[in-house]
Amino acid sequence: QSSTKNKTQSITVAEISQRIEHHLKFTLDEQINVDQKPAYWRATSLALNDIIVEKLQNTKARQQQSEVKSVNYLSLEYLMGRLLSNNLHNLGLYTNTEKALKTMGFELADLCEQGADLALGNGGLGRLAACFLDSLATLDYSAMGYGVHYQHGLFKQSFADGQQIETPDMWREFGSPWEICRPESSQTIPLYGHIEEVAQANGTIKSVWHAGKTLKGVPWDVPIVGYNSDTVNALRLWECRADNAFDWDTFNHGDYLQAHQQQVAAETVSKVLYPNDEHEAGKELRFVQQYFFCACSVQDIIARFENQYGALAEQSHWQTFCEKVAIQLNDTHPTIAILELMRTLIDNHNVDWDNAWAICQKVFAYTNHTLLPEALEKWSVALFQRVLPRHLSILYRINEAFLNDDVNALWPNNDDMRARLSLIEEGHEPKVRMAHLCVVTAHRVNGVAQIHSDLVKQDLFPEFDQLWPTKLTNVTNGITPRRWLKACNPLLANLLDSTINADWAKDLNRLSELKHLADNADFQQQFMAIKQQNKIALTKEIKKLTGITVSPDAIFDVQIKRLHEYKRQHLNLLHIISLYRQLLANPELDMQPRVFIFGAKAAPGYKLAKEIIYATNKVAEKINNDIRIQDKLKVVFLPNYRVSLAEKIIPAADVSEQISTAGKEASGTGNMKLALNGAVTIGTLDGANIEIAEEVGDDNIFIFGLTVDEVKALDAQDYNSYQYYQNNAEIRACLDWLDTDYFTPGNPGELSSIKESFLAGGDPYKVLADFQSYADAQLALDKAYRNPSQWAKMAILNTALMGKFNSDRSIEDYVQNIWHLTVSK
Ligand code: 26Q
Repeated sequence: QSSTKNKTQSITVAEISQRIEHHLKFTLDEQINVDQKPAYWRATSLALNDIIVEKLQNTKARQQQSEVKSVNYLSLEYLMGRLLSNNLHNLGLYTNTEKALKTMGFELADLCEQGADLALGNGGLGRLAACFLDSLATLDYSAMGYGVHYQHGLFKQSFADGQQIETPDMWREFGSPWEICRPESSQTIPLYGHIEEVAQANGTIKSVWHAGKTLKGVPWDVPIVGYNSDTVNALRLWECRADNAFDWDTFNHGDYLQAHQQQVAAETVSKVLYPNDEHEAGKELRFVQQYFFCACSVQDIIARFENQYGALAEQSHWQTFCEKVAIQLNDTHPTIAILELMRTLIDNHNVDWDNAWAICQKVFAYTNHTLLPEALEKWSVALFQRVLPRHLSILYRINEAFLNDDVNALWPNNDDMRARLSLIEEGHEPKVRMAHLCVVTAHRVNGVAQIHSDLVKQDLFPEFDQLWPTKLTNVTNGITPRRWLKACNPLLANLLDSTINADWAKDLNRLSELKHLADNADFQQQFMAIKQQNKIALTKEIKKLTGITVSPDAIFDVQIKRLHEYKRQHLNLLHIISLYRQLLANPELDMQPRVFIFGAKAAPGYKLAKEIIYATNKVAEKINNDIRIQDKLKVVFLPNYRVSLAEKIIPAADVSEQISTAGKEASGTGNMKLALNGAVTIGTLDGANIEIAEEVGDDNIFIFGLTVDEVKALDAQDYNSYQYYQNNAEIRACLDWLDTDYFTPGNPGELSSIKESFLAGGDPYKVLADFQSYADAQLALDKAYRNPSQWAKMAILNTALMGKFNSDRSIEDYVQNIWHLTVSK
């Protein structure tokens, strides 16, 4: 096949118009030229999808013919955001489509706003998966993303009197033009029931699983369009339905309504995305959801392999399987895929134990995204036994071999070691340690930033590192510069196009050429004028969403991420309260006006996180309406933070808040997006902040706070938060203020829980210990901002030096070190 990428780019304005009009007329039955944005959005998306599907078919044929190895990315979450503008950019059709729509009386940018976000994820982990799919297609690798076709993605957030309200996300309410349903690739998934040990003719015993119930998995494919490449891969999302064949009995017995109940029960499995990030849910439905997803994906991987290479009856084919298939586990959420592949190989394909195990070890790799103990998944053995009896017996055998062979070899007869490393945590309620199963099986285990990977080795899995010294490794996260610069910041993208003589969106290291312009007054002026325009646009959005008026001449200081104590939005809030106090004491205080902008969703069951949202909104209300401080301070909490809102905030940010307790944020990726768009980071030595600091240099970032080692030292000597309260008058005044009704008139004590978390609660995330250092860094930042050429230089260098954080680089790291793929062009 010859290259099609130039062919797509040569599609004319007239042809695009024709394709759009075709869908308006025949798919949507709309009169041409009706003034209806939703219809034009749909027609444009459908027109584009036709082009994309053709490329998808070509890609599949090419990949099959070249017999390249393929990676299967297993993730319970994908935060895709909107697809129209991104697909247009990646196909090189944005400008011509813009022209075509203009002749029909529409602004393309306007129409793009019509699409719903695909919000099938919580935060960083889900967005990382989306960036990786973009890079895989851009780099012409053969890849399949596997996920769940949730009926409802992450909840929609609004505020009522400052309090978070959750409502269901309805992304498919009016259909989605990007999905292709593939009923022919449906899977039947057994669960529950019991095992029968059947004696074989040759004297061995075979375990036969009689399932108590089956579910049906129906796949929906979302095409993943590479940027300026020939490749369109697929994201395959599984929807759960009742298995009608199985329930036929109920129908035949005349219990029509009962049969429908079965349908409803089955559909709950893929009904909703669990909204608790960084926290284990422990619910049976989540367990079934994970298994359903893993089983569908593993069966599909095998089916696709057999379709291409023939039946897997012979041993030699299993060798081929290892050469052609890689499976990446995005955290432990899809761990059951390991047991499902073992089960399928042994029970359905007659592979013996040793070969099945060897295959799994070659095929699987695992990415760890967290060190937080409360986020490490453990499932009760009793639940396992009930839902997946066969999988549990396989797990026991893996554990036996691991403890008796591997552990015993290094630590002979050491019961303490056996207990610590066992896949089963013993105790009142025995549990399966999912991360242990991943580490024991996978040939590679990676953390997501250097410091995080070091801590995975030192603190989380030191014994595993001793057992297998090359298994634990690092792949620093990255972000796609297509969505996070080219598409979301067109003004800056244009400046880069005219400054850098290369396709920087494909080779982000080329941005380093800007280094030589960082001191150039003319370039500084152009760069900062774009920032100003983006700030003006955000100012309007803030007005629209909250009614608050802010000035684009203020510093736009941004903290956008899930709400969590370890991310320390309440440290930011405490500093805001302190600034406000200082301004009330001295309204003439010499400072650059500042707008603090927050975006964050709290898990619905996370009480303190919701109280931090409430407190921030209440403090904002007071500050924004206080004329005494002359607009020097504004606080804006934008509701319903999501990918499409991030795309508006990030290009307008001056300051990026990355202030987690050292050692707690595995990587962070928002830090990369903000810096790439010319925001300067104020942050701790945590996650990828450390590598960002290495790239931009100490002069171009504001680092503060305890290091990982200092945090550990404080913990070792029993951290006492009261000490900071007693010794720091500013901290004391701010916290005591929260006990009054100043911010919640008539209702004193409404914000006291935050103070209490710092004092009686022990301040687990060391907010008070880092406060002074943070306030000092903020002061230095304010001073730097008031020197415009110094600030412009810092901002430019941040954009210039983000090349490392391209997700293309992350993917090449995975390819070299873990997946060993070759391109298929
Ligand atoms: C687990 C069990 C049951 C229900 C939900 C969950 C669950 C869901 C989502 C647990 C964790 C998550 C998400 C974790 C996450 O987003 N981690 C982030 O991953 C990013 C990409 O590597 C990192 O940059 C962030 O530092 C990390 O916090």
